[in-house]
Amino acid sequence: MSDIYRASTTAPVNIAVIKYWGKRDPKLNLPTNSSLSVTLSQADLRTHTTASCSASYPKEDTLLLNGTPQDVSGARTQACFRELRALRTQLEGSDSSVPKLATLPLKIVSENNFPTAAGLASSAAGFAALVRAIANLYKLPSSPTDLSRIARQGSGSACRSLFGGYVGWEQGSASDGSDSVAFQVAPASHWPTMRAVILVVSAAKKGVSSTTGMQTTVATSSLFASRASETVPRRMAEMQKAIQEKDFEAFGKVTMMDSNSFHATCLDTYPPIFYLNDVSRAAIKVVESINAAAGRIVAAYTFDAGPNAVVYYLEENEKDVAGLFKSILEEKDGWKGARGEKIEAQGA
Ligand code: 2P0
Repeated sequence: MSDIYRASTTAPVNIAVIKYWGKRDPKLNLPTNSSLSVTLSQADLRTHTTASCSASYPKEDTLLLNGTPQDVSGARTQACFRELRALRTQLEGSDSSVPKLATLPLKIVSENNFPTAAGLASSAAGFAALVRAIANLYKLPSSPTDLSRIARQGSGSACRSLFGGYVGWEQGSASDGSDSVAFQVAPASHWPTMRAVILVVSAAKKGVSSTTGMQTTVATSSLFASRASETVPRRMAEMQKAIQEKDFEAFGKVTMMDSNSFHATCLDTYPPIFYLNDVSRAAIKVVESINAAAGRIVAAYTFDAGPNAVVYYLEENEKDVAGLFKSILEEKDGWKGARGEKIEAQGA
Protein backbone atom coordinates (compact mmCIF):
# COMPACT_ATOMS: atom_id res chain seq x y z
CA MET A 1 0.00 0.00 0.00
CA SER A 2 1.51 3.36 -1.05
CA ASP A 3 1.61 6.32 1.32
CA ILE A 4 -0.94 9.11 0.89
CA TYR A 5 0.46 12.62 1.50
CA ARG A 6 -2.13 15.28 2.38
CA ALA A 7 -2.46 18.99 3.31
CA SER A 8 -5.39 21.38 3.72
CA THR A 9 -5.93 25.13 3.71
CA THR A 10 -8.60 27.78 3.26
CA ALA A 11 -8.60 30.99 1.21
CA PRO A 12 -10.97 33.96 1.42
CA VAL A 13 -13.06 35.74 -1.22
CA ASN A 14 -11.89 39.26 -2.07
CA ILE A 15 -13.90 42.10 -3.59
CA ALA A 16 -11.95 44.74 -5.51
CA VAL A 17 -12.41 48.42 -4.72
CA ILE A 18 -10.00 49.31 -7.55
CA LYS A 19 -10.90 46.93 -10.38
CA TYR A 20 -8.68 44.66 -12.45
CA TRP A 21 -9.99 44.80 -16.02
CA GLY A 22 -7.69 44.17 -18.98
CA LYS A 23 -4.71 41.90 -19.64
CA ARG A 24 -1.47 42.88 -21.32
CA ASP A 25 -0.58 39.16 -21.47
CA PRO A 26 -3.57 36.77 -21.46
CA LYS A 27 -1.40 33.68 -21.09
CA LEU A 28 0.34 34.82 -17.90
CA ASN A 29 -2.69 36.86 -16.69
CA LEU A 30 -0.64 40.06 -16.57
CA PRO A 31 -2.97 43.03 -16.04
CA THR A 32 -3.04 46.41 -17.73
CA ASN A 33 -3.50 48.11 -14.34
CA SER A 34 -2.89 47.49 -10.65
CA SER A 35 -5.90 46.73 -8.42
CA LEU A 36 -6.82 46.66 -4.74
CA SER A 37 -9.32 44.58 -2.77
CA VAL A 38 -10.84 44.03 0.63
CA THR A 39 -10.83 40.46 1.93
CA LEU A 40 -14.17 39.15 3.19
CA SER A 41 -14.56 37.17 6.39
CA GLN A 42 -13.77 33.48 6.02
CA ALA A 43 -16.59 32.71 8.43
CA ASP A 44 -18.91 33.81 5.64
CA LEU A 45 -17.12 33.20 2.34
CA ARG A 46 -14.16 30.94 1.75
CA THR A 47 -12.88 27.90 -0.13
CA HIS A 48 -11.51 24.96 1.84
CA THR A 49 -9.15 22.75 -0.14
CA THR A 50 -7.35 19.50 0.58
CA ALA A 51 -4.54 18.45 -1.75
CA SER A 52 -3.20 14.92 -1.65
CA CYS A 53 -0.93 12.77 -3.76
CA SER A 54 -0.12 9.10 -3.83
CA ALA A 55 1.38 6.49 -6.10
CA SER A 56 -1.81 4.50 -5.45
CA TYR A 57 -4.04 7.13 -7.15
CA PRO A 58 -5.20 6.79 -10.76
CA LYS A 59 -2.64 8.38 -13.10
CA GLU A 60 -4.55 11.57 -13.93
CA ASP A 61 -4.71 14.60 -11.60
CA THR A 62 -8.28 15.22 -10.35
CA LEU A 63 -10.21 18.14 -8.86
CA LEU A 64 -13.55 17.85 -7.08
CA LEU A 65 -15.44 21.11 -6.36
CA ASN A 66 -18.40 20.77 -4.01
CA GLY A 67 -18.52 17.10 -4.93
CA THR A 68 -18.49 17.65 -8.72
CA PRO A 69 -15.47 16.64 -10.85
CA GLN A 70 -13.86 19.59 -12.65
CA ASP A 71 -11.77 19.70 -15.81
CA VAL A 72 -8.12 20.25 -14.89
CA SER A 73 -6.77 20.15 -18.44
CA GLY A 74 -7.16 23.93 -18.97
CA ALA A 75 -4.00 25.98 -19.44
CA ARG A 76 -4.55 27.95 -16.19
CA THR A 77 -4.89 24.97 -13.85
CA GLN A 78 -2.04 23.25 -15.69
CA ALA A 79 0.19 26.33 -15.23
CA CYS A 80 -0.39 26.22 -11.44
CA PHE A 81 0.32 22.47 -11.25
CA ARG A 82 3.44 22.85 -13.42
CA GLU A 83 4.94 25.69 -11.37
CA LEU A 84 4.29 23.99 -8.04
CA ARG A 85 5.69 20.66 -9.28
CA ALA A 86 8.81 22.43 -10.58
CA LEU A 87 9.41 23.95 -7.12
CA ARG A 88 8.90 20.56 -5.46
CA THR A 89 11.32 18.94 -7.92
CA GLN A 90 13.94 21.55 -6.95
CA LEU A 91 13.37 20.75 -3.28
CA GLU A 92 13.72 17.03 -3.88
CA GLY A 93 16.94 17.61 -5.81
CA SER A 94 19.30 14.77 -5.22
CA ASP A 95 18.39 14.45 -1.53
CA SER A 96 17.16 10.89 -1.25
CA SER A 97 15.60 11.56 2.17
CA VAL A 98 12.99 13.88 0.61
CA PRO A 99 10.05 11.84 -0.70
CA LYS A 100 9.52 12.11 -4.44
CA LEU A 101 6.06 13.72 -4.60
CA ALA A 102 6.34 15.93 -7.69
CA THR A 103 5.65 13.09 -10.10
CA LEU A 104 2.73 11.58 -8.15
CA PRO A 105 -0.88 12.15 -9.29
CA LEU A 106 -2.68 14.90 -7.38
CA LYS A 107 -6.17 14.69 -5.93
CA ILE A 108 -7.65 18.08 -5.03
CA VAL A 109 -10.92 18.35 -3.08
CA SER A 110 -12.44 21.84 -2.68
CA GLU A 111 -15.56 23.02 -0.88
CA ASN A 112 -16.99 26.55 -0.88
CA ASN A 113 -18.99 27.53 2.20
CA PHE A 114 -21.28 29.50 -0.13
CA PRO A 115 -23.19 28.35 -3.22
CA THR A 116 -20.89 28.49 -6.28
CA ALA A 117 -23.90 29.78 -8.18
CA ALA A 118 -24.42 32.67 -5.75
CA GLY A 119 -23.05 34.98 -8.39
CA LEU A 120 -20.01 35.73 -6.25
CA ALA A 121 -16.51 35.41 -7.61
CA SER A 122 -15.34 31.99 -6.50
CA SER A 123 -12.36 31.59 -8.83
CA ALA A 124 -10.25 33.93 -6.68
CA ALA A 125 -10.67 31.94 -3.47
CA GLY A 126 -10.62 28.69 -5.46
CA PHE A 127 -7.23 29.17 -7.15
CA ALA A 128 -5.70 30.74 -4.03
CA ALA A 129 -6.71 27.73 -1.92
CA LEU A 130 -5.61 25.26 -4.61
CA VAL A 131 -2.15 26.80 -4.89
CA ARG A 132 -1.59 27.07 -1.14
CA ALA A 133 -2.89 23.54 -0.45
CA ILE A 134 -0.43 22.05 -2.96
CA ALA A 135 2.39 24.28 -1.66
CA ASN A 136 1.65 22.97 1.86
CA LEU A 137 1.50 19.39 0.58
CA TYR A 138 4.90 19.85 -1.09
CA LYS A 139 6.26 21.69 1.98
CA LEU A 140 7.50 24.51 -0.25
CA PRO A 141 9.31 27.35 1.48
CA SER A 142 7.39 29.84 -0.74
CA SER A 143 6.15 33.15 0.69
CA PRO A 144 2.58 34.43 0.11
CA THR A 145 4.13 36.73 -2.52
CA ASP A 146 5.61 33.73 -4.38
CA LEU A 147 2.29 31.90 -4.18
CA SER A 148 0.41 34.98 -5.43
CA ARG A 149 2.61 34.91 -8.55
CA ILE A 150 1.50 31.31 -9.21
CA ALA A 151 -2.19 31.79 -8.29
CA ARG A 152 -2.35 34.79 -10.63
CA GLN A 153 -1.83 32.40 -13.52
CA GLY A 154 -4.92 30.44 -12.44
CA SER A 155 -7.12 33.55 -12.21
CA GLY A 156 -5.86 37.12 -11.97
CA SER A 157 -7.90 38.12 -8.93
CA ALA A 158 -6.79 34.93 -7.09
CA CYS A 159 -3.40 36.49 -6.32
CA ARG A 160 -5.15 38.93 -3.95
CA SER A 161 -6.69 36.05 -1.93
CA LEU A 162 -3.27 34.88 -0.68
CA PHE A 163 -3.25 37.75 1.82
CA GLY A 164 -5.85 38.89 4.35
CA GLY A 165 -7.13 42.39 5.01
CA TYR A 166 -6.53 45.13 2.43
CA VAL A 167 -4.58 43.79 -0.53
CA GLY A 168 -3.04 45.32 -3.64
CA TRP A 169 -1.95 43.62 -6.86
CA GLU A 170 0.98 45.39 -8.47
CA GLN A 171 0.65 45.19 -12.25
CA GLY A 172 4.43 44.97 -12.66
CA SER A 173 6.36 45.56 -15.86
CA ALA A 174 8.43 42.40 -16.43
CA SER A 175 7.34 40.39 -19.46
CA ASP A 176 7.71 37.12 -17.53
CA GLY A 177 5.31 38.32 -14.81
CA SER A 178 7.91 37.99 -12.06
CA ASP A 179 6.90 41.36 -10.52
CA SER A 180 3.13 41.04 -11.01
CA VAL A 181 2.32 39.99 -7.44
CA ALA A 182 -0.02 40.78 -4.56
CA PHE A 183 1.02 42.76 -1.47
CA GLN A 184 -0.71 43.55 1.81
CA VAL A 185 -1.67 47.22 2.16
CA ALA A 186 -2.86 46.68 5.75
CA PRO A 187 -4.00 43.73 7.83
CA ALA A 188 -7.71 43.44 8.69
CA SER A 189 -6.84 44.42 12.29
CA HIS A 190 -5.73 47.86 11.05
CA TRP A 191 -9.37 48.78 10.24
CA PRO A 192 -11.45 46.03 11.82
CA THR A 193 -14.80 47.84 11.73
CA MET A 194 -15.10 47.55 7.93
CA ARG A 195 -18.25 45.63 6.94
CA ALA A 196 -19.89 44.64 3.69
CA VAL A 197 -23.42 43.74 2.75
CA ILE A 198 -23.83 41.73 -0.44
CA LEU A 199 -27.02 42.14 -2.40
CA VAL A 200 -27.42 39.00 -4.50
CA VAL A 201 -29.42 40.37 -7.41
CA SER A 202 -28.89 37.34 -9.58
CA ALA A 203 -27.34 33.97 -8.86
CA ALA A 204 -27.17 33.21 -12.59
CA LYS A 205 -23.80 32.73 -14.24
CA LYS A 206 -22.64 35.98 -15.87
CA GLY A 207 -23.47 36.53 -19.54
CA VAL A 208 -20.02 37.67 -20.67
CA SER A 209 -17.08 36.01 -18.90
CA SER A 210 -14.47 38.32 -17.37
CA THR A 211 -11.71 36.90 -19.57
CA THR A 212 -13.62 37.53 -22.81
CA GLY A 213 -15.14 40.81 -21.64
CA MET A 214 -11.88 42.41 -20.62
CA GLN A 215 -10.15 41.53 -23.86
CA THR A 216 -13.00 43.03 -25.91
CA THR A 217 -12.77 46.17 -23.76
CA VAL A 218 -9.00 46.46 -24.31
CA ALA A 219 -9.52 46.04 -28.07
CA THR A 220 -12.43 48.45 -28.58
CA SER A 221 -12.98 50.97 -25.74
CA SER A 222 -11.59 54.45 -26.22
CA LEU A 223 -12.11 55.22 -22.50
CA PHE A 224 -9.99 52.26 -21.50
CA ALA A 225 -6.53 53.68 -22.22
CA SER A 226 -6.94 56.68 -19.92
CA ARG A 227 -8.47 54.50 -17.20
CA ALA A 228 -5.44 52.20 -17.23
CA SER A 229 -2.73 54.85 -17.61
CA GLU A 230 -4.08 57.77 -15.56
CA THR A 231 -7.23 57.09 -13.54
CA VAL A 232 -6.25 53.85 -11.83
CA PRO A 233 -2.65 54.82 -10.90
CA ARG A 234 -4.01 57.98 -9.23
CA ARG A 235 -6.75 56.05 -7.43
CA MET A 236 -4.37 53.33 -6.25
CA ALA A 237 -2.43 56.02 -4.38
CA GLU A 238 -5.63 57.69 -3.05
CA MET A 239 -7.04 54.36 -1.90
CA GLN A 240 -3.89 53.29 -0.08
CA LYS A 241 -3.82 56.65 1.71
CA ALA A 242 -7.53 56.34 2.64
CA ILE A 243 -6.89 52.88 4.11
CA GLN A 244 -3.77 53.98 6.01
CA GLU A 245 -5.70 56.94 7.46
CA LYS A 246 -8.92 54.94 7.98
CA ASP A 247 -10.73 57.68 6.08
CA PHE A 248 -14.06 56.08 5.10
CA GLU A 249 -15.26 59.07 3.07
CA ALA A 250 -12.21 58.90 0.81
CA PHE A 251 -12.34 55.08 0.72
CA GLY A 252 -16.03 55.14 -0.20
CA LYS A 253 -15.76 57.85 -2.84
CA VAL A 254 -12.86 56.17 -4.64
CA THR A 255 -14.60 52.77 -4.40
CA MET A 256 -17.81 54.05 -6.00
CA MET A 257 -16.02 56.12 -8.65
CA ASP A 258 -13.82 53.20 -9.65
CA SER A 259 -16.80 50.86 -9.96
CA ASN A 260 -18.52 53.48 -12.13
CA SER A 261 -15.38 53.91 -14.23
CA PHE A 262 -15.04 50.16 -14.78
CA HIS A 263 -18.70 49.81 -15.83
CA ALA A 264 -18.35 52.87 -18.08
CA THR A 265 -15.55 51.12 -19.98
CA CYS A 266 -17.81 48.05 -20.22
CA LEU A 267 -20.56 50.17 -21.80
CA ASP A 268 -17.91 51.78 -24.02
CA THR A 269 -16.89 48.31 -25.27
CA TYR A 270 -18.14 47.30 -28.70
CA PRO A 271 -20.43 45.39 -28.68
CA PRO A 272 -21.32 46.89 -25.29
CA ILE A 273 -21.19 44.82 -22.10
CA PHE A 274 -23.97 45.37 -19.56
CA TYR A 275 -23.28 43.94 -16.14
CA LEU A 276 -25.55 46.26 -14.13
CA ASN A 277 -29.34 45.88 -14.31
CA ASP A 278 -32.31 47.84 -12.94
CA VAL A 279 -31.96 46.34 -9.46
CA SER A 280 -28.23 47.24 -9.46
CA ARG A 281 -29.09 50.82 -10.37
CA ALA A 282 -31.78 50.90 -7.66
CA ALA A 283 -29.11 49.78 -5.16
CA ILE A 284 -26.90 52.69 -6.26
CA LYS A 285 -29.84 55.06 -5.60
CA VAL A 286 -30.37 53.60 -2.13
CA VAL A 287 -26.69 54.12 -1.27
CA GLU A 288 -26.92 57.69 -2.57
CA SER A 289 -29.99 58.34 -0.41
CA ILE A 290 -28.29 56.86 2.68
CA ASN A 291 -25.29 59.16 2.13
CA ALA A 292 -27.51 62.17 1.45
CA ALA A 293 -29.43 61.53 4.69
CA ALA A 294 -26.16 61.18 6.64
CA GLY A 295 -24.68 64.28 5.01
CA ARG A 296 -21.48 62.33 4.32
CA ILE A 297 -20.36 59.06 2.76
CA VAL A 298 -21.21 56.22 5.13
CA ALA A 299 -21.90 53.56 2.46
CA ALA A 300 -20.07 52.68 -0.75
CA TYR A 301 -21.25 50.35 -3.52
CA THR A 302 -19.15 48.37 -5.92
CA PHE A 303 -20.09 45.91 -8.68
CA ASP A 304 -17.95 43.26 -10.37
CA ALA A 305 -18.69 41.54 -13.68
CA GLY A 306 -22.33 41.00 -12.73
CA PRO A 307 -25.37 42.77 -11.22
CA ASN A 308 -24.73 41.93 -7.53
CA ALA A 309 -23.94 44.88 -5.27
CA VAL A 310 -21.34 44.83 -2.53
CA VAL A 311 -21.86 47.74 -0.16
CA TYR A 312 -19.06 48.64 2.25
CA TYR A 313 -19.76 50.51 5.50
CA LEU A 314 -18.37 50.82 9.02
CA GLU A 315 -19.82 48.87 11.94
CA GLU A 316 -21.00 52.09 13.61
CA ASN A 317 -23.35 52.69 10.65
CA GLU A 318 -24.76 49.16 10.61
CA LYS A 319 -28.35 50.25 11.33
CA ASP A 320 -28.40 52.95 8.66
CA VAL A 321 -26.83 50.84 5.91
CA ALA A 322 -27.39 47.07 6.32
CA GLY A 323 -30.60 47.73 8.27
CA LEU A 324 -32.05 49.85 5.47
CA PHE A 325 -31.16 47.32 2.78
CA LYS A 326 -32.76 44.59 4.86
CA SER A 327 -35.98 46.53 5.33
CA ILE A 328 -36.16 47.38 1.62
CA LEU A 329 -35.63 43.74 0.67
CA GLU A 330 -38.43 42.71 2.99
CA GLU A 331 -40.90 45.40 1.94
CA LYS A 332 -40.57 46.24 -1.73
CA ASP A 333 -42.02 44.02 -4.44
CA GLY A 334 -39.57 45.44 -6.94
CA TRP A 335 -36.73 43.84 -5.01
CA LYS A 336 -38.23 40.36 -5.09
CA GLY A 337 -35.63 37.86 -6.13
CA ALA A 338 -32.85 39.93 -4.60
CA ARG A 339 -31.33 38.62 -1.41
CA GLY A 340 -29.18 40.40 1.12
CA GLU A 341 -26.23 38.80 2.87
CA LYS A 342 -24.35 40.67 5.55
CA ILE A 343 -20.70 39.76 5.43
CA GLU A 344 -17.90 40.91 7.68
CA ALA A 345 -15.19 42.52 5.61
CA GLN A 346 -12.45 41.09 7.77
CA GLY A 347 -9.95 38.72 6.36
CA ALA A 348 -7.69 36.06 7.69
C1 2P0 B 1 -11.52 42.36 -9.92
N1 2P0 B 1 -12.81 41.25 -11.74
O1 2P0 B 1 -10.57 43.14 -9.76
C2 2P0 B 1 -12.25 42.46 -11.24
C3 2P0 B 1 -13.39 43.42 -11.20
C4 2P0 B 1 -14.13 41.43 -12.26
C5 2P0 B 1 -14.40 42.88 -12.17
O2 2P0 B 1 -10.98 40.08 -11.38
O3 2P0 B 1 -9.44 36.11 -16.53
O4 2P0 B 1 -11.89 36.06 -12.86
O5 2P0 B 1 -9.42 34.76 -14.42
O6 2P0 B 1 -7.83 36.67 -14.73
O7 2P0 B 1 -9.82 37.28 -12.06
C6 2P0 B 1 -12.63 38.97 -12.54
O8 2P0 B 1 -11.63 38.49 -13.34
O9 2P0 B 1 -10.26 37.06 -14.50
C7 2P0 B 1 -12.08 40.13 -11.85
P1 2P0 B 1 -9.17 36.11 -15.07
P2 2P0 B 1 -10.87 37.13 -13.07
O10 2P0 B 1 -11.88 41.57 -9.03
